[in-house]
Amino acid sequence: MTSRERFLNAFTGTHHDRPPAWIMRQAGRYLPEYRALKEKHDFITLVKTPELAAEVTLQPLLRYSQLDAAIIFSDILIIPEALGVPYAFREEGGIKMLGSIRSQRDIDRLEPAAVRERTRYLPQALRLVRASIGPDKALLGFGGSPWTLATYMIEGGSSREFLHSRNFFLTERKAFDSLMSRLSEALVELFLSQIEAGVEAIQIFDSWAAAAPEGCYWECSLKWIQSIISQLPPSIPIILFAKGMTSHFPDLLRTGARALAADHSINLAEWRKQLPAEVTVQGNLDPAYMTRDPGIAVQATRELLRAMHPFGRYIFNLGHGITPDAQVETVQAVLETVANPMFSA
Ligand code: 1CP
Repeated sequence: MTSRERFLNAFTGTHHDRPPAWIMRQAGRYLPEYRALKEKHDFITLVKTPELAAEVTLQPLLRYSQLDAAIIFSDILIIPEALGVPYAFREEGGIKMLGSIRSQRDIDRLEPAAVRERTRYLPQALRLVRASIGPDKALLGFGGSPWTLATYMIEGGSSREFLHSRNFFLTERKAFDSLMSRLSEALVELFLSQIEAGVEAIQIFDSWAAAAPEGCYWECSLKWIQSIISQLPPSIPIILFAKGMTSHFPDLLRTGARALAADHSINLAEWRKQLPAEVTVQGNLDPAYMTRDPGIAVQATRELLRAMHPFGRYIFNLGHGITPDAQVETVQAVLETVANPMFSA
């Protein structure tokens, strides 16, 4: 069985010996070959140069043959940038947006119609990756949710409290809705361009889902995701990652997502039992395991695989992106554990 087949089987429920595996921020600061490229080019240049983005995407696949899927190297913040609000990195860490959105006038200046043209480098990078990996590995596209992207635009960068975003939703609903509608339009264009470039699936990151005001998660975020998914071909599975909001699974499923990804805060098998059988589940090894010696990480991976084995429709993944202090040997040992079905039986 090829990796691509193993990955697609996780959506059809065909029984498999072991789950497919991929990890987020696999191209991250923990890989020496990524750090070497970063010495020569800044992050945004890597993202916007198709040859470089393709090279970074391929780095983890070359190192870890056990990976079944590659996620394209890019960032969720290319959408605000393409709409007219660029981003940069803060010295002290986190993201700074060069501009912020606080009024209808700011929103009226955003240009969703220009997004396809301004993000052409992304499908170009996807095509280069596909040409290189061939048909046997799976390739994932992605984007941020409108709500998660809106928080960066409203706050003017990374945030802890998301006060302006919540305030904007609660008190300026008309302007908020108009911002979300433009972001949704832009994301449909981005996802269609990824699908045309041949991705097997798309992951939507609602990383700041838990910042939505109490009782408002559907109105704030999920209904826009539902609208986006309804405009995409149903043949391409959508994986929804709603960090901190796994208990809202009935609403998460109402969006039309075929797979739900879990962060590392929950017991995945217990959650799985509450979900309809036809839903695919992805997750959720704590990335913290990757920062230490392999022993404990391998043990935790075995336990997760054993717990998830009876259900099928499972994709092995971390509960969030891999961190810069991850150990390459530990990642290797974890992926070998997933790839060896002897361990999961
Ligand atoms: O070299 C570096 O230091 C850059 C680190 C880095 C990387 C490797 C950033 C900055 N983005 C990325 C790539 C990236 N980002 C991918 C590519 C896939 C891969 O390489 O595996 C993906 C899927 C993302 C998604 C992303 N970007 C999210 C959603 C996922 C999540 O982390 O919850 C978010 C919130 C971002 C914004 C962003 N970009 C980079 C950082 C450090 C952040 C988070 C900033 C914050 O805390 O607000």
